[in-house]
Amino acid sequence: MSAAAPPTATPTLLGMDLTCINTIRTLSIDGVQAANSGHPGTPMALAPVAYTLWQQFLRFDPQDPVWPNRDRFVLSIGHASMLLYSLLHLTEVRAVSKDYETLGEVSVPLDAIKAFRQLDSRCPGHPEYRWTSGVETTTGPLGQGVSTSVGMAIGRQWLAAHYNRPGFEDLFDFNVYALCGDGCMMEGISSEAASLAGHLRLSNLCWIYDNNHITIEGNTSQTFTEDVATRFIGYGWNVTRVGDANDIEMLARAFRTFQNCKDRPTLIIVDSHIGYGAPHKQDTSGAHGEPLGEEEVRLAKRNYGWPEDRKFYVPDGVYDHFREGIGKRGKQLRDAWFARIAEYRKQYPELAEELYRMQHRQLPEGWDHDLPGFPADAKGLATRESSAQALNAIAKNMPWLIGGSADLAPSTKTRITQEGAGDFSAENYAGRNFHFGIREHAMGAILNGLSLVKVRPFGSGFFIFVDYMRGSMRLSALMELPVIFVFTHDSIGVGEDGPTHQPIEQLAHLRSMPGLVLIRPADANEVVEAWKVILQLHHAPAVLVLTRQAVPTIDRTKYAPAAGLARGAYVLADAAGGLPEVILLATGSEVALCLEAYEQLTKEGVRTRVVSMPSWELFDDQDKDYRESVLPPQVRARVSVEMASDFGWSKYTGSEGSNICIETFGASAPLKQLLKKFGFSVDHVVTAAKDQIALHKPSN
Ligand SMILES: Cc1ncc(C[n+]2csc(CCOP(=O)(O)OP(=O)(O)O)c2C)c(N)n1
Ligand SMILES: [Mg+2]
Repeated sequence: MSAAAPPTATPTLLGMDLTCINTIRTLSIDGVQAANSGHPGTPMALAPVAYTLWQQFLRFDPQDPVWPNRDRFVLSIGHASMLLYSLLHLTEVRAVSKDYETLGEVSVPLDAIKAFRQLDSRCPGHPEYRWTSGVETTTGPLGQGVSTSVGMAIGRQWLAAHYNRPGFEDLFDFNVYALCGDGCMMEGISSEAASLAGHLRLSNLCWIYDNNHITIEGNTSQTFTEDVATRFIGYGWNVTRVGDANDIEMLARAFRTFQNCKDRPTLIIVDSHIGYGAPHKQDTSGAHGEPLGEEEVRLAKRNYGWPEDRKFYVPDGVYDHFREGIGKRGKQLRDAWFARIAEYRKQYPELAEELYRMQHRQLPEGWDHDLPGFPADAKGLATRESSAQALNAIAKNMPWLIGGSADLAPSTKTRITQEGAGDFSAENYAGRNFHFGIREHAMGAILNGLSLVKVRPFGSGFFIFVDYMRGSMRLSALMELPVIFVFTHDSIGVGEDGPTHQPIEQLAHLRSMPGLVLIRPADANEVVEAWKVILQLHHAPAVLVLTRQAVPTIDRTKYAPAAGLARGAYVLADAAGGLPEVILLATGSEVALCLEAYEQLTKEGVRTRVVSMPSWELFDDQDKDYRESVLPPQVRARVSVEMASDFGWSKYTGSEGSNICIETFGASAPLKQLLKKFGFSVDHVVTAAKDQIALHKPSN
């Protein structure tokens, strides 16, 4: 459209529909203008799309936004957050406490919109799960939302397969809608996720693609000319188009097409005009990431037939209109569902109890009854092997512990092997073993989606490929989701595979991520303790870092019990009576090496302590007394041993401590040669310990 040309009026938009749509538009415009920051153009364009979906189709009760069988709406274009905030406000969505109790107050009062992007506002720059009730997932990093929506859709299929019963076929039948843009379509993660969604024939999944041809740098003709429709048809999706985002009849038809499609996910491609109604900014990237400016706001409002100088204006009848539409429909559906679940509880008390616990992120009774214990064994076993035993022992007692791998389950040993566990597929949505294919990044987002529907998901892969999924994992941490990430092949222990497969900086990466708990257990019994800790983390993701190679099972009659793992670090072996001269700190497979060095040093009369330190995060959470009992400040002679970057270790070893580590990308060779090359030998640790003692000896 040329500058200053008025937008074409769309005949189907009349009366309250148009008023509500323009209220969404103008609230979004005013929010961004007041903040002097944000993205007005896309809410202006997509208001009719979101309005049609919410008002006519979405099975969502604003008074109970956590009702388990609600349809999910994901705003994958997180930069258009004002669109969602306007909807949450106008539909009067209630706030929910951290314990999933619905509170009386509204989630997004008008004052929160007025304080868009200001400190502590319920309307932060991008939508944040667990901060603003009604936000189903945190979005902003493009591609994540749509990929997470695939996890939600998978989760619903799994829930339906497990809990729907004769007479209760509709217990779980919710749909998942995700609104995305050019950016989401360009990001690789969405291709991974869409490919899997098509393969799994997730007919409860609907993506709405805002085909506005605009991104930040300008027209998509610069960068994005692929045929999206053909691509999605290739993925096995049902693809339909709406030629005008203002045509609510065609939009409604497209949503019905989705609902009638029973064998594939649906993509609705909607042609829209970014900044719709703003005479100088419509169809330009100028409508994307900055406020319209006072004058343009006035002109846009004039185009909408809106009072030009009124801000945050909600005309009479708008709230009522939403109450009569989504409000009434949602409440009826929600109340009917809860009435049904009461019946269900009578007929299937055990299943109902499972659902209750799952939905409240609680564990089942006896979840840890079958966990194994391991006797001392010098040869030992790989921690991935002991982890397989622990995982299966828990899975037996926790039916909603489900997950899989990005094509590496035979290596990561994460298969649930019990009779009947089955494989999740388009033919069997009840399977507990998932196959994500070689799609790590999407796996991360899908795990988030699964966790958001409250099953307990785990995903696994080689530790090196954590780099491929950090974007999703960061959102797990930000959303405080108890996703379990199992990574094996955790070090140069992979030997011959060489530098491409040898994690070096990955531990440091993840340890620097707020909110995530990383555990690298030393032996089989620490693995069991790690699983115990992880299962009890209800609001934090966990990363379990495991070896490919065997590690000795430590003799717990001689050394301290593995239960110390729960505190992150503990004294495993100590000097008899009084303080040690030197402390050896290690994680994972290097703990056994430190124990050998300890034995030698002790034999030589050197007072030595070994600290097993499987989790920095858990240790840092302990009180000062405990931390200082493990690492007494007086003992400054300290050696850390870890087959990875030394980044961060000086926090525990001090600026003059010694860190036996790897400063390159590793090398391809049998492990024995690598251990020698990189100095992971008893002699080296012993020498480093003695050097430390000498360095810190008081000079007199
Ligand atoms: C992974 C990622 N990369 C970059 C950005 C920064 N960014 C925010 S919006 C945007 C352009 C998005 O274009 P599009 O999805 O077409 O949205 P529209 O401008 O049409 O609303 C970019 C690059 C981001 N949020 N996430
Ligand atoms: Mg765009």
